[in-house]
Amino acid sequence: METTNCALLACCSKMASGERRKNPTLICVPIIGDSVEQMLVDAGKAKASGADLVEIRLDSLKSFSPHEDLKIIIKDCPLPTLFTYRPTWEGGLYDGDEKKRLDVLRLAMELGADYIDVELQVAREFNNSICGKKPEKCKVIVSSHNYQNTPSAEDLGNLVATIQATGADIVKIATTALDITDVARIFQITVHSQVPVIGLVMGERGLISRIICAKFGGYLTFGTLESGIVSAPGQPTIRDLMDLYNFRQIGPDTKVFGIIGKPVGHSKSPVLYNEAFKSVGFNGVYVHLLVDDVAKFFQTYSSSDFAGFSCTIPHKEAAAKICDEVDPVAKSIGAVNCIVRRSDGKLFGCNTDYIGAISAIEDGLRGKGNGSGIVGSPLAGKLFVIIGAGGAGKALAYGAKEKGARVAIANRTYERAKELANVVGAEALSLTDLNNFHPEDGMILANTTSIGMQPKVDETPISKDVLKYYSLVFDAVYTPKVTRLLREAGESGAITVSGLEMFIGQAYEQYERFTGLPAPKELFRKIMAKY
Ligand code: NAP
Ligand code: DHK
Repeated sequence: METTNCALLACCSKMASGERRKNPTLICVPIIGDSVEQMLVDAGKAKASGADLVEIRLDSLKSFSPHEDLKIIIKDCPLPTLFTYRPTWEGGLYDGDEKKRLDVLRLAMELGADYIDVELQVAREFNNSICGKKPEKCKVIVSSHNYQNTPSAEDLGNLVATIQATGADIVKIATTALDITDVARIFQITVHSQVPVIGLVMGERGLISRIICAKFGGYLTFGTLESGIVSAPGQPTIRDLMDLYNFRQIGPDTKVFGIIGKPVGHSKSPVLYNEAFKSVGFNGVYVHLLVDDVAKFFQTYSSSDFAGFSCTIPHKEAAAKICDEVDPVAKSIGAVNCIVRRSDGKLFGCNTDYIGAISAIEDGLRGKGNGSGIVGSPLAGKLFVIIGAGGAGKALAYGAKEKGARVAIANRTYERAKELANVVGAEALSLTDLNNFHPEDGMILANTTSIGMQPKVDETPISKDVLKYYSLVFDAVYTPKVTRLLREAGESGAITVSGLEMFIGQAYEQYERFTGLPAPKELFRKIMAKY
């Protein structure tokens, strides 16, 4: 298949759905197979998944007859082919004779490969050897892999120039993210380069390089057929690129949003917001952001391109400190879970957790007749026991007090329980006190710790024996939807309210702040009903 102007064609081509692609960045599925037959089966799956091309990792083959196998692959592959024969000294599996390896790449080129990947270390020798013999259609990608770190912007710039000087058609630089801010330097060389650049950052902290590269003019990104079956650390699946991140709709003016946390991979926010953005044609993409240092993140991603953020464990309190302005309620709580960048570039922080949680709990109480006839909040006068004194704990303590409840706070770090109790006017308990704390029946319990969150789903913050003293139990954890705490609370006769209710509720205001549009509440419920 002619791929010389593939990117151009892609940019103008209409997709099956009829939508016009907003970027020319190609999606390449890495094909790692024991046999040629398996590779061709997977290449068929890649085509069915909407990939633009496949990378044939010849070094993964268990047996390989170059002349015969390359002819078969090139003849039968349903997509344009990029051939890579990665040596062990550059992170691959090939540990044979170097001349033979380069002969295979030259043969693949002669037989009709669309792209050849050759390592910087041997690129000049290789390019000199094919001078005058390279078919017009074939592009040579000269690649450099750094499995330790991501160099400085200056060193990356020099590396681009060095690779370009070898005669590369396309520059490929793959580095390793020690911090999410490393990716900004790869975006910088990608957007400023005069030659096509594949700039990717390996590892979970490098994920946005594989998605937002479409915004910054990256030539290609890798998407795998199956989660975890990767040719380099951190590659998303092609399904996620296409369906979760709406990759084809990302363009230079797409605004970036995301969930800041550590860990953050469990978050369902990207599912929620990306589907909602797509439903109204909002030009935004929402990604997972594994952040170690909140201040450093915002100092690095300071442009208006990075427009809005949700914030989760353990950064809500730090987030409140780095915002230029904080909503008074969030200031009282001392935790921010939503940050938007205003038109003047300033960061505004607010807290939507408390409304999301308190509304869900009130609905739970009203739904069971516990206060359905009461004017005002069914929480008024009730003893509201909160486990946790972090961002979510503060939000609920503030919200419960505001609704007229009496509050008790139990926390692993007692001093934090005491500190929060003093601020809102509550009783402080240690976690161990909790199992002996039942001054009355009909109490309300809210877990705002991460206890019971995937993958530690067998954990619970409180003994089941005590749950009979509670009329309603809420768990902020929503992965899984029914935690051990909620299961045991239901078995003990309590009303249970899932963190998913809070999650949906806290997202309403965030969506409206991100987009300026009314929250699609029914769509939110429909999206989250699958979880
Ligand atoms: P955070 O600010 O980091 O607070 C974490 C709280 O959990 C702290 O009180 C901490 O106690 C406690 N904790 C953590 N690990 C613990 C352990 N192993 N044993 C006992 N206590 C432990 O986090 P956050 O933002 O409040 O979020 C807390 C949880 O609520 C997370 O799982 C988050 O996903 C969930 N959440 C869900 C929603 C939703 O929309 N459903 C909204 C907000 C939060 P120390 O003070 O002793 O460290
Ligand atoms: C969970 C929370 O802690 C909320 O406060 C965030 C986040 C969303 C999540 O996506 O899991 O707003």
